[in-house]
Amino acid sequence: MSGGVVPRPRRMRVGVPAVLAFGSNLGDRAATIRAAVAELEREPAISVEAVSPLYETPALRVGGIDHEAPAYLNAVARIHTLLDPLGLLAAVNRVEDRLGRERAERWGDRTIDIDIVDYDGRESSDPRVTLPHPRAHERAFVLVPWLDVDPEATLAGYGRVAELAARATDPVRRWDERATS
Ligand code: PH2
Ligand code: MG
Ligand code: MG
Repeated sequence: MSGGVVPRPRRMRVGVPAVLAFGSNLGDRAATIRAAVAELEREPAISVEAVSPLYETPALRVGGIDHEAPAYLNAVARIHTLLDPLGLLAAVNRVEDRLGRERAERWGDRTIDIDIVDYDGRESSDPRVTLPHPRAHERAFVLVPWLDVDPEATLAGYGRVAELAARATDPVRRWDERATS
């Protein structure tokens, strides 16, 4: 997954397009994100179309970037789904639970976080699933991998992802699993 965008085997592209973001800063981060993608591919109502490379990013905490906290790996996937937003949320929450996600501190360390970034360009203030993701527009760790899987992407209410990514200031760098450091 670190070598470039991984196109997935073509399945019937049914339903609506959506964008998911993955983050992990505990345990075997890359293995956990790969397992999350594999679990989503097994969901009958979800087809995973492209997965970005992995990026290593310092933890963003409520108080700002924390270089002392374990760093994250982040990635983004482009999917199609037959589920509505709440159904998709339930599906990603099930995958998080199966991969050992605990819900303690807000923006605390986690084995896996899967967020719905975009659902068919929809805007919704439903507190159960706010669309688009309320902080995606300012997070390079979401915007940069999103561009890898969709260079022409737009974020509902904000415009071109390429322009948002150019303005975002949090540091992201491609993660190379073959590197030893
Ligand atoms: N997710 C958070 C909080 N902070 N920091 C990085 N670098 N990557 C994340 O995915 C992330 C975060 C809450 O979901
Ligand atoms: Mg999140
Ligand atoms: Mg989340």
